[in-house]
Parts: sequence; C-alpha cells; structure tokens
Amino acid sequence: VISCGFCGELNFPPEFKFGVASSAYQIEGAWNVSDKSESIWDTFTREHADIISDRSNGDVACDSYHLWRRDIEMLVELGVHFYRFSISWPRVLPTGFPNYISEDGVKYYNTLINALLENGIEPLVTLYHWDLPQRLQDLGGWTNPHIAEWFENYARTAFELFGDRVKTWITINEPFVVCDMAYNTGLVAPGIIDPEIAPYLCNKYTLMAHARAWRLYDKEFRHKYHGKISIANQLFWFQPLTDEDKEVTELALENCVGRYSHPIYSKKGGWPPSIEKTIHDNSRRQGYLKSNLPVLTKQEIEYIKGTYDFFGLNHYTSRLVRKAETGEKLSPWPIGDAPDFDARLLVSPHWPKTSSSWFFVNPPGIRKLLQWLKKNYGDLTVLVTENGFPNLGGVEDVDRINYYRDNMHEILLAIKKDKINVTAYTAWTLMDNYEWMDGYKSKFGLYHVDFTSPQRTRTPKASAEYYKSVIKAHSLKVPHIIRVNNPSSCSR
Ligand code: GBH
Repeated sequence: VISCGFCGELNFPPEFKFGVASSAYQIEGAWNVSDKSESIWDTFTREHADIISDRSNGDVACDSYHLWRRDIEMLVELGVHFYRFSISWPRVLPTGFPNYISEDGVKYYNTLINALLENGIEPLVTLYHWDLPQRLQDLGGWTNPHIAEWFENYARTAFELFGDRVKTWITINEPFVVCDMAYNTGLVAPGIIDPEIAPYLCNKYTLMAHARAWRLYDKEFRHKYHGKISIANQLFWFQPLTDEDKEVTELALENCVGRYSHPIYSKKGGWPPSIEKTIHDNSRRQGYLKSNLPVLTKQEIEYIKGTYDFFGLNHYTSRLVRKAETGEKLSPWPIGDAPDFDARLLVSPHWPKTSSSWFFVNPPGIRKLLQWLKKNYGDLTVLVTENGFPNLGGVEDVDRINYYRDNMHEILLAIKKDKINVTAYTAWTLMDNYEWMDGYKSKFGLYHVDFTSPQRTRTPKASAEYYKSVIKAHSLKVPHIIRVNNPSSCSR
C-alpha cells in the first residue's frame, strides 16, 4: 500500500504515453480468407493440437479481421495514445516474397491504420509476431541466413505501404521466444526440437534480419517519414538465490537478455563475451569441432551494432537462480532450468502464481531489469512494449489491477529515482485472445471476449476501467474505482 505522502510522486512525466498491444495471429482470425497463405501457427495448431492446452487454434480467435470497428471503439473508450498491433506477413505477402502483394491484406491494414488515426490513436506496428509464412519455414525459416534478406524485402513492402502513417515500428517480437523457446522446447511453432544448433543459428539471423530492416528504414525512409524503429525483447528478471549465485545469475541474464541485446545495444557490439566462452566450451565438450554459436564477423558486428532508436521491453515475470549441484537433474531452457550454464531456475514462495504455468508475480523485477539495462548499455530510451497478467477469467479482475498498478509503480520509481528514460507503457493485452499453447484458457485481456458468440462480444473488465482512469489522470493517483477496492488510489 502506497501512503498518501507519496501521491505527488505518482504522476507520469507529461510526455509519457500509454497504449495496449495485440498480435495478428492472436486476434485476427480469418486464417484462410481471400489469398492469405498459411503461417507456421496455422500449421502448428493443426499438426500439434495435443500441445495446445484446449486443442484450439487461431482460425477465428477474436475475429478482429471483421470486428476491428469494435476494437477501435474499445481503444477510444480506454483513451490510449497508441495501439500496438502486428501485421501478418502471409496476409500481406502470401508467397512470403514481394512478387505478389495481397490487395485484401493491404486493405485490411490500411483501414485499421486510418481508423486509428481518425480517432487520434497512433499505430505502433510490429512486423513479425511469430506467424512466419509456412513456405519460408519449409525453406528453413529463421535458421536460413537468407531470411535476413526475405525479411528486409517484407519490411520494405510494409514501409512503402504504411510508412507514411506508421511512425513507430518493431521489427521482431521476442526473438528469444522465436529461437530459444521454439527450438529448445518445440512448444511453439514450428515445433522443431533442436536445442544444440537451431536456437543459435536463429539468434544470429533474427539479429541480421532486424539490422537489415533497421538500416533500410534509416537509409531510405527515415528522411521522409521521420519514424522510429527497434526490436522488442522479452526479458525475464533473474535474481541470485544467495550471494554465491551472483555469477551464474549474471550468465543467465546474458543468456536471456544479452544474447539478443548486447549485439545491438552495447558499446562494443557482438555476443556477450561470457556467453561466447560458455557456448564454445559446451560445444567442444559435446563433440562439435567448434562453437555452435555462429561467428559474428567484424563486419557483422558493426552492421548489427547501434541498429535501434529505443529499447522495446516486454516483461512479465522473474526467476531465482542458483548454481546446480553436481549431478542434479536439470530440465530444458527456458521452461525449466538453464542446463548449459549449470543453473537452476526457481521461484520464490512469496511470488503469487497465476493461470500460466511460467508466470509468478514479482513486480520489482521490471525496475531491476531497467537498472540492469542502464548498467550494461548506458542511457537508453525505453518503451515498455508489453506487460500484463493472466488469470482464468471474470470481469472483476482485481488481481490484474494490482499487477498493473504495482508494475507501473516500479516503472515510475525507475523514472524518478533511477533517472531511466522510460517513455511509454503498453498493457498486454486489449482483449482476451489466443494465448498460444495455453489456447483460450489463460486470459490476459482488459476486455473479456465471449468466444461462444459469433460477435465475439467484448466487455470491459474492472482492469479496463482502472487503466482508463490512470491514462486520464496521467497518474497512478486515480480516483476510487467503484467496482473494486483499489488500495493505492490515495483517495483517503
Ligand atoms: C508475450 O510473450 C507475447 O509477446 C505475447 O504474444 C503473449 O500473449 C504474452 O507474452 C503472454 O504470454 O513453456 O510454459 O514455460 C511472453 C514470453 C511466453 C516467454 C511464455 C516464456 C514460457 C512458457 N513468454 N514462455 S512455458
């Protein structure tokens, strides 16, 4: 509970912006309308239905392809400054390549972008939120070096089509999930398990793809459109269990955060040195002739370094880290432990669990991460591009309000006490949607969606009212919410 003496500190800086996020596969539906081709998620949910908790898929999802008008209404109700959504690559480029551009696909995004702007809401567009055209996967997907060029061509198409109105771009959402999560566990598309080689190839080529798109924008589009472009990384906060676990914790952070951020944001560029060494030693021990972490040449290091306009931070949860005991059995990274680093990943009994098996609540984690980023990469402008909370449903979602309040409060502390330049907050997510392998069970929405109704009826939860009042007040010092008892409302 925040005492009222602190209330003056609860205001956000005047320029601070609030938004909400979604992604194409999770909300659009319309998986096979017009000339859209299949993405790896269309394939994965069919071939691996057993992995999805309720065997569901995103064929219809929230049907935002047809119901986008209601989405706009909700965004207006919330009063958000921006809406972060993603473009489906196979909807715009059904062949995966720019030899053929779908008129209907382009029309959908033009209509959405124009409707947002008419309502004074900025579009913040993610180019890739996990729905790769299946055809490109058949050619190796993110493990094929050519994908850097394929992605650049897709990015060019998007910049040419929408760049006059879209001023903030995210290239790739969470390469950590696309590479580490995907190829270590097979629990997300493309469902291939190949932990020793694939995550590292994918790591390099997502970075190269990102860098190409950034450089393309910088060279050919920035001077006329004056926008910003970066990548969105998913960061766990890792905290040492005891003082003796500090070193292994730092390695775990470098493996999760550094492997996708150091090459872009550090002064020196390239892989984090500690990671380079560990993976080299592991690869040799496993009998390979050299490190499975692909080399970044001097030229590539320079090419990737500095390709950012801000730090896009997605954050949800934390882990405690301790050194594994000799012979201790470890489960795979990143869903269990970090066997490559002899690290056990644990959670504190003080962190409430949620409806998602991987998610335990530890609000201080986000501020610690912001401090870690500052310490390692210097002063950055940070956009929190995702943060949110899952439960099993219900519109009186006090748990979600608490999560949002506590996380936004930690961000305020980072801004005011640590002098970190966080300029935006994005709530994940606008409405309940297709939560990947958790299907429709785990719900992150500010709006409830009735998935049994053809209209996919959307109803605001208490958290929507809370978020709306925070945005309106530009402060966490918000008037008492009638539906729930908000302990930090400072209205006493
Ligand atoms: C974000 O990823 C995504 O960008 C968004 O699409 C998604 O809806 C949202 O979070 C909520 O999940 O194998 O059980 O240990 C968050 C990244 C997703 C990474 C879950 C870790 C662990 C799953 N995290 N994952 S598990």
